[in-house]
Amino acid sequence: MDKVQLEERVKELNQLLHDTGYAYYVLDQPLVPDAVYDQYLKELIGIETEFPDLIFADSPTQRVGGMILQGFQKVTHTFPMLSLSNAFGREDLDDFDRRIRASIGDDFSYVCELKIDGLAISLSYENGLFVRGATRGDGRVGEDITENLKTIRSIPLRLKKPITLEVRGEAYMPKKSFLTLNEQRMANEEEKFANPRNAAAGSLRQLDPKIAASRNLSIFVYAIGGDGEAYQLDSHGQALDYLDDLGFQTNKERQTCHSIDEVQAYIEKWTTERPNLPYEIDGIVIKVNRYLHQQELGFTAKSPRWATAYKFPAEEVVTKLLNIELTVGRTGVLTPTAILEPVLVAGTTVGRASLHNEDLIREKDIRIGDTVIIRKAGDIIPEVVAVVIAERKEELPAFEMPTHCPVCESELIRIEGEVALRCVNPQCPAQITEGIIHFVSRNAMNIDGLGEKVVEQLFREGLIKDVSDLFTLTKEQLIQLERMGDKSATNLVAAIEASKLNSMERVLFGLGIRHVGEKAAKILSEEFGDMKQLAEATPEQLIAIHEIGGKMADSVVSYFDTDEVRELIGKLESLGVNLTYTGKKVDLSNLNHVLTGKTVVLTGKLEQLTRQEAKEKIEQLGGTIAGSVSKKTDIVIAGEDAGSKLEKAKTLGIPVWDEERLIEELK
Ligand code: 0OX
Repeated sequence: MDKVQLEERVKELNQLLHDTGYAYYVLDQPLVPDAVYDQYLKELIGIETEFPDLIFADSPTQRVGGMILQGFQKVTHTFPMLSLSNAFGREDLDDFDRRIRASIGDDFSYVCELKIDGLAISLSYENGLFVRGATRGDGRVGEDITENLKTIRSIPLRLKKPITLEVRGEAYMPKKSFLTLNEQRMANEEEKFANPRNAAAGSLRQLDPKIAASRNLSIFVYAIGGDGEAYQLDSHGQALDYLDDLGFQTNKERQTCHSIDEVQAYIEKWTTERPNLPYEIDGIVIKVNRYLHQQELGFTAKSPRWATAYKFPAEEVVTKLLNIELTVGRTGVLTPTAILEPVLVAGTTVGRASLHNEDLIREKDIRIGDTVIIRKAGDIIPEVVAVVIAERKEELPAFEMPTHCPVCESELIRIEGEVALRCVNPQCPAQITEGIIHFVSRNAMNIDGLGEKVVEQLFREGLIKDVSDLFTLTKEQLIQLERMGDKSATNLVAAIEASKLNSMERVLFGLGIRHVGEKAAKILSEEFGDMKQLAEATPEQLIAIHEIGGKMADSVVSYFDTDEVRELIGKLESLGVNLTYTGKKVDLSNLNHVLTGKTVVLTGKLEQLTRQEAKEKIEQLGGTIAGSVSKKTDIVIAGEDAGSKLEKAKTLGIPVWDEERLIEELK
């Protein structure tokens, strides 16, 4: 192909990818199998790699997240991004309706929409091309997050008409993605996001667009910025249809209502249906439909008079605490869970809630038989807020932790200095199954299709006794399990087989050695290169490694010092599981940065970088992140509200940087 033909092909591939992507992400009606999409993309990447001048701004390859940014530019919105007034019940709705009728009479209609619980975004297009995206900020000035927004597949990079316009919408994280993300964060010992809104906001505030790209965000657009009449539209309803035609994703649950009773019915319908939606909503937005009417009504200082947001009531309910169940985790720690008289919260029936730990039970004086207040934190995960003491009609005994493991009945131990009670029987079935669940989890061996239920069944049926048995499973054995079809069994066997090629750090992390988290597993794997070498390591060798402390060294040595573990490692090896490190080590010899070789402590809240980002960047430069400040610390990076670590750094005379300085040094 000559250059002209290549350019033609690139344009054709762009179009094919736009069309198939739009069908998949916006219409939810795939046009072609994933493999075909991947084939187009591969061809396009091939040409673009060879001829970078053929990369167009709206190429789908621009969605993967390119350069890491240093910060976000401020953007002044052409039209201010207003907020909405709130209505909390029928009375407020009636007031809203009355004021509107007093101003424009009775001949009008409303459009009701779901109020998506995400963050407000503005998207600017010039001649049909996406040129800028910004957060709401204070309504007047927001931040330019174009690169992150480009990674959202439901945001068109090119419109179906070459027009110039600004649209407003809500970026959000679907519930399912939120739950998966938090699971992943928990396994990584990272702080969980409280709700999908925070997760979406956190993802879009990342300076590395690759992080946003990995977060599966989406958007619903709900308005044209500024004057919709400029586009020959005369109502909000028409504007939404027009946005659909341009290739945007709008929310299809909208409805025109002709009275406040109809609005009320819409609210009631979605109060019930809310839990079945794949995304979070926190209310209903009610807008006067015609632009002419909107103009007559005008604005207050903060919000339009022609719209309001009905907010769902705070989801706290009262129920009875029937029991406190104790589950035994992978490390033998007992975790209490509240067993509740089933109750409807935010539309779903809740029968269990987290009690976190024994201290919390004591602090809140929670007793079996109490009446308790339940809340869904982030509207998804239920927790016990408090006890209604006035309802405690009779004296109830304070809750006591058991003395023996509820699963294997061996005596529980409280390790000095720890609050948790532990079952220390290595043969405890609960610990073994939890250990296997950890081994196959995403950040360890990452075996797709091997969920908790399957592991529990396999263990119960005697098909697996330890992690090595996973690698002997056959399709015939798997098919016998409940709800396991031919295809799932085939896929699972393939996934197990593929996991054998994982680099050593995944296996090591998966083994669940105490104090050896993902990061330590990586360091140890880099350092020893092979599980057998690590198994032979002495405490001295281990402590000599930067970042490996005495507690971890002891834990590693005593773990490998048993016949069972040696046997297990031998079995894994003979079953073909890779036990060597195949990843890449940061080569310190090529690095010459102020952070290279430095031990850095991060404390307080960072504004521009997330902790994870800061950590990764420092590590890429050969720095090490430590959890606490000591004489070994070289630099403390203090964000907002930094507390005792900052104090300690000052006392020890350790250099303290603020976030600005860190960003400056990372440039
Ligand atoms: C939402 C949402 C937010 C446009 C005029 C004033 C507010 N969160 O789903 N805002 C608006 O409307 C803007 N509509 C929505 N659906």
